[in-house]
Amino acid sequence: MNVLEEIRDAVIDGNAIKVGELSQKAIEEGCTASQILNDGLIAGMNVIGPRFKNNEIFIPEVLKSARAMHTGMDVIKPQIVSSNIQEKGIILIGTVAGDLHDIGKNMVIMMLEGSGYKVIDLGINVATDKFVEAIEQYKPQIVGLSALLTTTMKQMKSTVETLLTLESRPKIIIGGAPITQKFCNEIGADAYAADAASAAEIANMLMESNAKAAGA
Ligand code: B1M
Repeated sequence: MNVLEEIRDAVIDGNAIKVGELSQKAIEEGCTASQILNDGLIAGMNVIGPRFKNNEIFIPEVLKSARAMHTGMDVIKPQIVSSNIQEKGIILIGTVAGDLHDIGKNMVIMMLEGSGYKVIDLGINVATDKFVEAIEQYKPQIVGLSALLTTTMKQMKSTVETLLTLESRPKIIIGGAPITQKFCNEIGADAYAADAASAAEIANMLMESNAKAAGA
């Protein structure tokens, strides 16, 4: 079994100490942060998801695995961030009101920071008003909304509707397991990102289109 498979299994077991040690070992063995993220940490959570769904495991086990995954993310974060130092812009991000899931959002943040953005994390259960206030305060070029529940997609729609009315509004990226491009088109957000890596690519594209519009 290679070190990435060991990380995957330690995430599944919810063993945070082991995940931290193995992530460090993987770096020393020359694995890239994205290999550790995708083939170790996410691979582990991808096993946990269906087990939770099938009632084979319950919330405490899921939380243990989530904590283990966070420990691994903390280890690889400096590697990701140091690979891209120049700040490209400000991105505000949060999980919409009523929704407490943040593992995917935190991965998106890591990829955005790794791509050179300053990210302001508003956390979970973020009400529309809080997004609006933070936009006024930080003046981000992009706002990212995450939702993991079909029930909070409705909240995402309502938050997007409000953000679209702001006078000088940032571009809006949405994502999360139940979110689709079709839903994005329906609610009028600027872009949908299926995963953390594409969120960073899409942020770059939106920044380029902003720059072109400003130069036009
Ligand atoms: Co909950 N949960 N959960 N949960 N949970 C799901 C989402 C669920 C699919 C499980 C299931 O039943 N099959 C289900 C939703 C069903 C639905 O709505 N259709 C569900 C449910 C029902 C619930 C509760 C209602 C359970 C209960 O209490 N009865 C409850 C709701 C609480 C609430 O939010 N109000 C609940 C609670 C929890 C925990 C607290 C136990 C825990 C969250 C811990 C935490 O986040 N700190 C939890 C977890 C861990 C899960 C599962 C197992 C894993 C989610 C996860 O972290 N995935 C999940 C089942 C599953 O997804 N298979 C489930 C790993 C993560 C890397 O993926 O978050 O999809 P994901 O993020 C991806 C992409 O979606 C994307 O990039 C990420 C990386 O590639 N992405 C973005 C995400 N945000 C983005 C934003 C972007 C761009 C891309 O731009 C801004």
